[in-house]
Amino acid sequence: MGRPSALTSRQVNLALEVLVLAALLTGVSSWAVGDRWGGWFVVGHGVAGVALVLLAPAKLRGSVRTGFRRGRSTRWISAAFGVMVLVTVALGVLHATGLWSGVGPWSALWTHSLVGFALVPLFVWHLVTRPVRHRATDLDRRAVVRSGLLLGAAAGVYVAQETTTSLTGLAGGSRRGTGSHEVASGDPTQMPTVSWFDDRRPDVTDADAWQLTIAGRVVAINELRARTRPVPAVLDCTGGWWSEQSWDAVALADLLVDPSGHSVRVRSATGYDRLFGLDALDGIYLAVGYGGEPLRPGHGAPVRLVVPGRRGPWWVKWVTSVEPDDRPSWMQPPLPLA
Ligand SMILES: Nc1nc2c(c(=O)[nH]1)N[C@H]1C(S)=C(S)[C@@H](COP(=O)(O)O)O[C@H]1N2
Ligand SMILES: [Mo]
Repeated sequence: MGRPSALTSRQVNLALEVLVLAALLTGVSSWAVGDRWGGWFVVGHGVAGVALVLLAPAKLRGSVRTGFRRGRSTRWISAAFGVMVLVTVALGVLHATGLWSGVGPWSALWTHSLVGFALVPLFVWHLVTRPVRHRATDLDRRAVVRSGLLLGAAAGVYVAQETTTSLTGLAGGSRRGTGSHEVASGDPTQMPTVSWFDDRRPDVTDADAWQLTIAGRVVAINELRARTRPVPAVLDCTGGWWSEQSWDAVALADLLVDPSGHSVRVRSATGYDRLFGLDALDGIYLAVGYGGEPLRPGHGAPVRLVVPGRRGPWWVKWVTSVEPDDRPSWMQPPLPLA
């Protein structure tokens, strides 16, 4: 096996920069892309994380020491950056193996994401103040071979970690390809409720008085209730858990016949909204219950979206309107920000 440390310190720095960037991009993408491709981003994310750890000793030996000897006053920021990268990877491993799932709202994955996002400004600062001057020789054949060996070694460690996790029966063994752990399938009473930090559950005292409009028509919750059928689907939160329920739901395609425009906007009472392409309507549902009982308030009562194959943020809760929209569905942030 090739020694990653055989890379020059400039090559190590370059590799670290590429790996941090790759880890950030694969991490965020794994949320945005949903079930179909999510697994590949999760694998890439894991391999990037392991490769960062494999390069850490070389980094410590090399530029950190010289940087510290030079005694730059900002060296503590650099050190903090390095520590945060390692903490982020460690939290990722704890989540992936299920060795630690977190305390209360601070799930291992959520904490991992928070530290990960927090290090972005430090990463940019590092790129700006410690630019790695690229040279043609940085990408010579030996460097390419050694980078390949490094990635191969990282992939090996990743596979070994995943295999050990399932063989030893750790909680991480029940993860889906998206990296999420199973929670309370078939038991909605135990299913977590998750909302963005700036979204508050609306007070719903009377479901029959709920104002829902679909393409300009007021639709009563009772009318929906009469048309539902059971739809088994997995809610997979970006916070790192999934839960399968049998949703009592109606397909949007049955409620919106020949919608105009380029997309459909589904809006919550809280203002939270998502756009969906017209071709997706067949596989998107409005649910009023699960397992034959009405939704609980935290789960979006009286009516929420069920979007099999897409991650939690698409599953708009407390829906008040479903309206054709002129914007194409890609004209929105990949994750809701409001
Ligand atoms: N209106 C609204 N809908 C929302 C959210 C939100 O913050 N506001 N969070 C989404 C996210 S990120 C997830 S994972 C699911 C969680 O659904 P649950 O609370 O029923 O588990 O709701 C989605 N729908
Ligand atoms: Mo979520």
